[in-house]
Amino acid sequence: LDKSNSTSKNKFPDYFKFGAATASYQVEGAWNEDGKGENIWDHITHTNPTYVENEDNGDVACDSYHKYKEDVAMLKDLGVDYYRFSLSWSRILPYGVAGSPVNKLGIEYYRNLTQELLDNGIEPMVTLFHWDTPEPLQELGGWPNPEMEEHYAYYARTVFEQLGDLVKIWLTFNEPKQTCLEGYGKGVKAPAFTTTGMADYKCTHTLIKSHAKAYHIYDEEFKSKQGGRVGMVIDTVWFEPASGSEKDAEAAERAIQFTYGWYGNPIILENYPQVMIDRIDERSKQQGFAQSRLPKFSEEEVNYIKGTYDFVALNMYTANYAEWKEETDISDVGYDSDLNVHLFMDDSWEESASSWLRVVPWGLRKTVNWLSKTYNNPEIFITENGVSDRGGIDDPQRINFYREYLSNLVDAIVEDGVNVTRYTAWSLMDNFEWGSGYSEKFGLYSVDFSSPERTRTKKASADYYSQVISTRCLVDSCE
Ligand code: GBH
Repeated sequence: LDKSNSTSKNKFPDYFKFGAATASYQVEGAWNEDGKGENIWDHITHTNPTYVENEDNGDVACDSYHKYKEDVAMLKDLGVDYYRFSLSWSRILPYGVAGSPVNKLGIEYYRNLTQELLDNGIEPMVTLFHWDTPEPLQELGGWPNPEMEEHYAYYARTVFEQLGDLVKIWLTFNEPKQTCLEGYGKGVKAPAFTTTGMADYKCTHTLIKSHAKAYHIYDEEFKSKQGGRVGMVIDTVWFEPASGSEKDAEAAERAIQFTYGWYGNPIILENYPQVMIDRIDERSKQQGFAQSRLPKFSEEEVNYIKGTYDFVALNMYTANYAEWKEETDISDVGYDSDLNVHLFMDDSWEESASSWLRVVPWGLRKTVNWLSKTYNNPEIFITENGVSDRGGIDDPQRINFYREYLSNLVDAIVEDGVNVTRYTAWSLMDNFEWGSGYSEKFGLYSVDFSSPERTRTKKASADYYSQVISTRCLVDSCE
């Protein structure tokens, strides 16, 4: 990449691209239309409505299934280079399983959306899986079941076949830590199991193998014809050592190894982070398990998985302080006690509408520097970054958020030489924010969820983001 013209402060290099993101369950609605099958979010919101704040669900959401042309018009108006959206597995394969029939109308919807983007000069960036597992697969055990690898491979091949002529950037999984740790470990995402320290590790093991398989399928069967690239979206908060002590530095590094490294190391380097292997092996032994609760990759699997990325992708929103802590209660079986780091936020950091998200712009610069150093200077995409509020189209807090995070990003690129080539705002529009329902708004556009039209209205932050995109600049003038 030519960086010769990227020296001006506050100016993004010419090759840099900007986008906006959404995900299928969060925006599409049409949960049972045109042959779509049930997924775990349909299931949990229908069978256990109080699982989500205000008993909200994604049955209609932003109604993007019907209003995708409006969405594309908004993207065009923003001036983004690309749109990151996800595919609903159940819309494409209603039964989910390997060998099951393809729903033509589901494919048609995604081809229409993609073609509409291309006709408007917007590149599609497509996530295969953003948390909406088909319910029939959950009833077979879901991600902790090793059989999922075969079902996911079939799904991935179907998608590459049906959409690969139009799509050149594929993201296999969005934030797998949420699927595994929150879905099977802590219960704060569907399917809401709470077997932490076991099911979350098994889930991850299968998911990483599924990713590697999809990567190889693309590489061997599609890449030469279609010329696209494949990666996985991994999220982390920035972990800042709580003090200058060596122990706190060790705690912070351990924490990021247990989050980004859990998924990043097997794919980008090799195998799980050594600190995870060592700690979980040792704790499992002391707890009387005959084998480690962290599954082992065979040597063959390690080699099959390593290198299965064409870029590194990061979702990043916030930061935590990490403080070293004495080993306590060995009897506790769980991810948190395997990690054993005291994590907390600074009261002085500006709050958002999400309890887990405070505004820490310098955390982004540090995170991309960590990725660059740890993974030998790969090409990095920021695939999500954004902030929540309680609504309204006058949103100075969001403008400030984008300005400060982007300013830190441009410093990472221009001053630190980190190879970040894309930035994606979460989200194009307000949408179904999982367990928080519609109460936390992340959009550049607001959506009126009380109107059947789901009317979209541009926020002030959308104007700001547009201006950054068109000028590639954070201040009024870049030299
Ligand atoms: C992303 O997750 C998701 O990819 C996206 O779908 C979502 O809409 C967006 O960010 C905004 O949240 O323990 O209940 O407090 C962001 C990552 C979300 C991970 C919050 C940790 C804690 C949930 N984080 N989560 S809880």
